Formats: sequence, structure tokens, C-alpha cells
Amino acid sequence: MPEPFFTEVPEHIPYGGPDADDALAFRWYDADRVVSGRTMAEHLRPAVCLWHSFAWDGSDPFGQATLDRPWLGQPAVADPMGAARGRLAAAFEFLEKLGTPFFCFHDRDLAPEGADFAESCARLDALVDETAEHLTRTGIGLLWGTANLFSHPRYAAGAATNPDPEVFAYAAAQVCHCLEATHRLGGANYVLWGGREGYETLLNTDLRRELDQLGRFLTLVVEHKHRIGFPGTILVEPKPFEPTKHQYDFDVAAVYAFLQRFDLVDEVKVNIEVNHATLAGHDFHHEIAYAMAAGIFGSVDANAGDDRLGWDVDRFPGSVEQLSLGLYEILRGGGLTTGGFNFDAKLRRQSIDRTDLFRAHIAGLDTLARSLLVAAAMVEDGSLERRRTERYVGWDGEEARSWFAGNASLAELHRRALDGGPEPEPVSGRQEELEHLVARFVERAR
Ligand code: XLS
Ligand code: NI
Ligand code: NI
Repeated sequence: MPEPFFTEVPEHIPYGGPDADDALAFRWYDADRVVSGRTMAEHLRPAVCLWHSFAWDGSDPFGQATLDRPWLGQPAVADPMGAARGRLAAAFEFLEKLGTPFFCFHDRDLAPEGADFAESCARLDALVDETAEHLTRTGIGLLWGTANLFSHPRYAAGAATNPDPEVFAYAAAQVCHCLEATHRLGGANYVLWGGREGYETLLNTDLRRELDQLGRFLTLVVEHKHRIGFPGTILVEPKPFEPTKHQYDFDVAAVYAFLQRFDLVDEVKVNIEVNHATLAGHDFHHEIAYAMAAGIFGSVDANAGDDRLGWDVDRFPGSVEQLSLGLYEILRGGGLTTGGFNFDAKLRRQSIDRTDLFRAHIAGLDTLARSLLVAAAMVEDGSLERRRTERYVGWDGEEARSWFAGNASLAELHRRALDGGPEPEPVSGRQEELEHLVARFVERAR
């Protein structure tokens, strides 16, 4: 066994209850507590991501590494595979101590690229073997894997949407390998986030062709999933921009239209990131509700933006109000299936103590757990649902149902109005009352 890395943290983060003052104890996340028929862990299926927490050193476009990640930097240059193994060991020490059931990775978070494609694959395979051992030893599971198709310079002009077909082919090969690795590790989902699948300027971009390329690429991935018998869900993660000026998977609605066009609605779902929703000019609540309505909801990347910063700052989630409304839509729709809540969140650059990574995840898990209590109470109480249903009650009438079924033309409705059809009577939408009702659930969640 390697030396422990998080030496100041006990074997397990305990549940201390709402009045606990210890920063290294949960106040709300009690994995085995049953809420509306499922444990908190089953409802939330929380995951830790390897990239922000273990493959990022705190550097930003303006400054160098600040975080204490001894497997990055010089050690990674001198002995890349040894460093990667050390990183993986630290990640699993973290996961075990925190007690989260899942993790997520990019291929390049597990193993660094080699001198050529074959060496990159061999390196990944070696680290996947090592990961498999950690999974067997700890009982932790893989929520999803994904291929990093955005860091290497070959992907500067996109992966699937690159003007050069050789890049398309390279990306396809990389996804093939990463999907198989995800399958080997028993992954519940496979994610495609199109970081560079967009454009910097329309002056050099053939939009139509690039979208067709993306459709072809996604179809290849779905075909391969079936060929190898991968039982997990293929997920696309919408994001409006950053790093590109415009990304093709802008928001849930754009992804839905895209899936329809390429006949993939039954094959692909969405991984909704809270901060991406905000960047697209939506609420998290909106994105979840839209995906639920379209039947393509899959999973969540839990994080938070900053009201005054217009980019993907990936803070740990701290707003119960925000997450409760999204969770409410998820629970109304029957809850998660293969998806989960992945903390796609990173420390602030000044959070340099090793324990900060625990504090951040504990705070995030407590926010999620409390939001779950709020959402479950709203579903069980049923008054929000009842009011929503009542609002549409007119559509239950026989005449209205026949219009909806397509049994009236525009001209017939015109005639009906001319013949003295009733003047509709305005009714209150009761928004403030409903918001006050939600506030009550937030106040009382226990
Ligand atoms: C970046 C994305 C990324 C995906 C995985 O903004 O959120 O982290 O979740 O590639
Ligand atoms: Ni994400
Ligand atoms: Ni993101």
C-alpha cells in the first residue's frame, strides 16, 4: 500500500447531524437514511471527478500551480506512469474516506498520452487494470468515463467537427478505446462533452457540414456501444460556449433538436451541468424540466457558477434553493436511473490545504442532501403538483380534448368564436404564493 496522502483526515467522514460543528463531518448527507423509499446514496448516486480534484494543480491563465498535487509537475515528467499510479491511489484514498459511491474520469486523467496512439492506449489500459483493482477492493463504482477531446493541440479546431477528416478519425479511435475502458470498469454511463465542437468564427466555418460530422460521430459511438454490449447510457453534456465562442450542444433544447435530426432520441440522453445551464441563460431548474419533458434526462454535473462571472467557474454547489427545484423535477419524473450527481467542481486556487478537498465535497454533499429533503417533501406533500394540474383542468373537457386530438381546424375555431364562443376569463397564476410555498419546504426540511 502506498503512503496515505490525506493524513489529517480520519478513515471515514462521519455523519454528525444538523448541529455538528466539525468541518470534517456531514450535517445532512447521511448515505443510508431512507427518504421517500430510497436511501440518500441511491437517490443522489454522488460521484467525485478526477479532473478538477486530482489532475489540476491550481494553475490558471494568469498564474502557476498553487495546489499540493505531488503527482503532477516534475514527478509526472520524470516518471509519468508512476505519477499516474500515485494519483490514482490518492484519489481512491479520498473516495473511500469521503464515502461516495462513484467516480468519473477522462481517459487523460487516468493516464498521460504516450508518444503515439498505441502507447497512449497501452498506458490507459495499464491504469484501467489498476483502477479495476481499486474498484474491487473498495466497492466504489464508475458513474461515467469520457475521452478528453479538447486539451491536445490536434483538437484545437474541434474533434468530430474538425475540418480535417484525420482528426475526426483520431477522435473516433480515442472514443472507441475510452468507451471500451468504461465498459470494462462497469461504467453506468459514457459522456461526450463537446468542448471544442463549435466555432471561433463563422468566417471560416461550414456550420452545416460540421453538424453533419457531429451527427455521424455520435451515430458511430452509439453503434459501437451496441456492438460491444455496453449496457450504460450515452450522454451528451450541453454547454453554450467556452472554450469555443459557440458550442453546438448549446443547451438541452439544442441537443434535443440535434438528436431528433440524427434519429438518436432513443439512444442518447443529456448530462446537465448546473453552471452550463446558467451560462446558456437558463436556470438549472429549466434545463432539468426541459430534459424531463423531452424524455432525455440522464445525469447531473453538480456545481455552481458565480452571478457576476460569465464563465464556467465550477464552484462547489452551495445553494439549496437552486438544487431543490432541479431535484424536484427529477423526483417528479421518478428519480435517477443510470445517472448520478457528479461533482464537476473545483477548489478555489487559494484552497491549498489537503483537507480543503474534503471540506468542499462535504459542503457540496450536504447541499445536495438538504435539497433532496426539500424536493422529496414537495413531492410527498403534492400541493405544488395539484396546483399545476388544476391550472390545466379546462383541457379535461370533451370539446377541448377533441381540439387537442386534432379534430378542429383553425377555420372551425374561427367560426366558433364568431358564433359567440365564450370570452376567456383570466385567472391568477399565483406565482408569489407558489414561491412562498417552496420557501416553506426549504425552511422546514429536516
Ligand atoms: C467542462 C465540462 C467537462 C465535462 C467532462 O466544462 O463540464 O468537465 O463534464 O468532459
Ligand atoms: Ni461537466
Ligand atoms: Ni463544465
